[in-house]
Amino acid sequence: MSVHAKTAEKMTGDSMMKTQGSKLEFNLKKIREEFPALHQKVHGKPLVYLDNAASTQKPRAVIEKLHHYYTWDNANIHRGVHTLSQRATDEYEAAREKVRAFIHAQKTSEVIFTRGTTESINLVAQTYGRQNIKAGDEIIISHMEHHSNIVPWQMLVEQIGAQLKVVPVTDAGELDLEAYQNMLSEKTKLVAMVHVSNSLGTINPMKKIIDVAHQAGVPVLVDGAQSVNHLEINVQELDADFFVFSGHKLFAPTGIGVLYGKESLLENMPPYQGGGDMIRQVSFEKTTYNDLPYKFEAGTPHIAGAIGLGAAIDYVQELGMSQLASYEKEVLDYATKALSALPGLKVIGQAKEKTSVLSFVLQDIHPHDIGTILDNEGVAVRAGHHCTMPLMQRFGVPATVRASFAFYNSFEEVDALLEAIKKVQEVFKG
Ligand code: 7TS
Repeated sequence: MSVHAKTAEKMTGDSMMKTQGSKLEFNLKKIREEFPALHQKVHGKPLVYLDNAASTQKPRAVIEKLHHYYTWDNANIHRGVHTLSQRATDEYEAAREKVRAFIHAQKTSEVIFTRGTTESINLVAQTYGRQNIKAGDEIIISHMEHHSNIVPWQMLVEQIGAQLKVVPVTDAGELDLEAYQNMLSEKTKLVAMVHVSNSLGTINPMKKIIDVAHQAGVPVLVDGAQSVNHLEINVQELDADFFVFSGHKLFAPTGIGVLYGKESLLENMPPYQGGGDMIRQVSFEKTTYNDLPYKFEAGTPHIAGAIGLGAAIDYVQELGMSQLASYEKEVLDYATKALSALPGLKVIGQAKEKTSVLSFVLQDIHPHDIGTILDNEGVAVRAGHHCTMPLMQRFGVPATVRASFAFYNSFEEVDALLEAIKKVQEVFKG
């Protein structure tokens, strides 16, 4: 039996893996049982779900929470005096407190529910950006941003006559920090940077990025879409000015996300959308706005989504984020080693610090063809540009195949991926 097979047996059998320093026991078999979607066949093969960077599967705890909410507590929030409305409001606000504790924000008033990362970034661009950035100013982003951390800033700079500056990425897929430092100037008014790259898996040194920006008096927005589910987040330790993420990548429903902002910044920002709940007093002559966080939550929000996000946070916290992260690292290392050994396979993104994303290309085979054949083998990956077209151009590829892992993935699933890729190579050899 190979070393890997033995490890796989250790991880997926009934035996428990005890992680140093943790009082919790990590039992993959038990964890997988909590995710109903993982137990199905696709094209007659057991599903191997490796598209977690796009969206994660949901544990029973989240599904049941939604079921309970819609069965018993469904009502609008913050307005009814009746019992169901109060229950819904209590649950929604309890979820806000769970998010606050999870990202270690100081106050719940700094946690705003949005539709997701994309909406959170657009909100900051069109409120903070419009108010504080002027013609001739500069916004720094990086070459590894998701389109949702590029386009809202492009729209803003076009509106106001400012400029975007782009920090280059090295061949290994790391940020060129020296170039970043040199880019900061008195013209810089905001840095918006991804914490973990969705296409490369690179973990950017966010504390350092923020410290350097702050030395120049520049606030930083952190795109945490791919970090919040893999790293322990402490917005106060990071000293992030804004931190944004989506629930659906954190085992919660789609359509719910978070904008964290420092109170001092949020207080001074104008509202994003007008409507119910975001006001204190309305007359045709003058309207005054509600306190934080409600000032930024116009209209009926995704109540069930927020409650589901709270349940997802409870679930991962019980397992322990640091324990999950160390297991995910083992899976990524195993997969990287195994796939790199295949002839003609090139890994795109070889940063020293990585998490849970393995992007690759195969010589002379288009990523979409690979994705289709893998799907036939039951292996779900994403093939494409991953909404990072400039990054694909940087690496001279039209697209990559991306396997992205979550803590419920096993070593056997990596083996299944490997076998499926071998099959692709056989098909094309023929
Ligand atoms: N930022 C990063 C780093 C992302 O990975 C994504 C989504 C977003 C922002 C946007 O998140 P949304 O929830 O608002 O859409 N990334 C991906 C992906 O890699 N595959 O599908 C979606």
